[in-house]
Amino acid sequence: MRLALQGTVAAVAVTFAAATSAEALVIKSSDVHAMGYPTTDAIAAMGECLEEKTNGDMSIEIFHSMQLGGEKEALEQVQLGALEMTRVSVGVVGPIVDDFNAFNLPYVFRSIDHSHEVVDGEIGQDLLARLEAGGLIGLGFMDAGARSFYNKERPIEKPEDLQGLKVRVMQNPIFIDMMTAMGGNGIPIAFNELYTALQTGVVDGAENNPPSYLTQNHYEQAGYYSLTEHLIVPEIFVFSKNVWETLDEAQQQAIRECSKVATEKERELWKAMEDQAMAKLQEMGVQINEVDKQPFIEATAPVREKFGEQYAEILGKIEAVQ
Ligand code: GTR
Repeated sequence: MRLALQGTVAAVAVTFAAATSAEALVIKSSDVHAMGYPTTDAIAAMGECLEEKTNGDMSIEIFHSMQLGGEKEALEQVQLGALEMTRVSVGVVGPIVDDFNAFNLPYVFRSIDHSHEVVDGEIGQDLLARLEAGGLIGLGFMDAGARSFYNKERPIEKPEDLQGLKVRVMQNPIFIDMMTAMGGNGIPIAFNELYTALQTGVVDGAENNPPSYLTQNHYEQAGYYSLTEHLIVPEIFVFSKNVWETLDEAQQQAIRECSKVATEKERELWKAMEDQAMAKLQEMGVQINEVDKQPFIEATAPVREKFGEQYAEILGKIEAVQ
């Protein structure tokens, strides 16, 4: 059964009815990226897994390319139950379940491998479980590499180079603090509004991993890419708790099992995509510069200190993970 998504009470009611009836269940899932991106292709693999496991009784319909708007709205729809599932950045989950902000602090992970150990282990699993309090069922994490700055004006070599620049950040106040600490001006804007914001000069730049910078064509507007790698923020995919509770155990189990397929698939696709994106950016004439990270690590120490007490327990655990 295919439903128009209006976010109305009626749509919510129909979705619940669909979930409890004997009819096939089509899970609607949103993503800001287009098909062909690691996250969307991984959710497609999850859908195939579900179809196979349930003889076609369960499947996933992907609303990709920001068809449903930005990530904040998608999360709200999932909390309501108007949308079953979404894949977003952990960057926008902090405002829902505060502890996720430990992952949103600059230079909190030592490397991508360190972030894998953390999300795959007890800390990651514990955080996923805490999403229930926010009306969400955490299904799993995915990779998003490291985020670096891009802008229209100049290569960023040291924090002072960010001075006077308006830099778009994800919609979470913690990233404004991060920008302030580095000397820039953080402006929260939804991902689906960013290309226009760059084009019209509402912002001078933004920060993201190479695949997002490339596939969103932001390099056309902001051609300096400086490898500060200041954030390693994982992706996450979540299910609506309201809808989850209408599913039987076998359905829940199938979703859990196929979620693992999605995580594995994305990791496999991610690495290749990152390398390809860097090569393509170079080919397109983007000015890429390596950066001595130490001054950026030092400049952002006040942010880690400010939130250090609040997230002391989890930050201590993250640091202890080898
Ligand atoms: C990308 C991420 C998206 C979105 C975007 C952003 O790396 O895959 O989910 O969060 O960044 O900056 O908003």
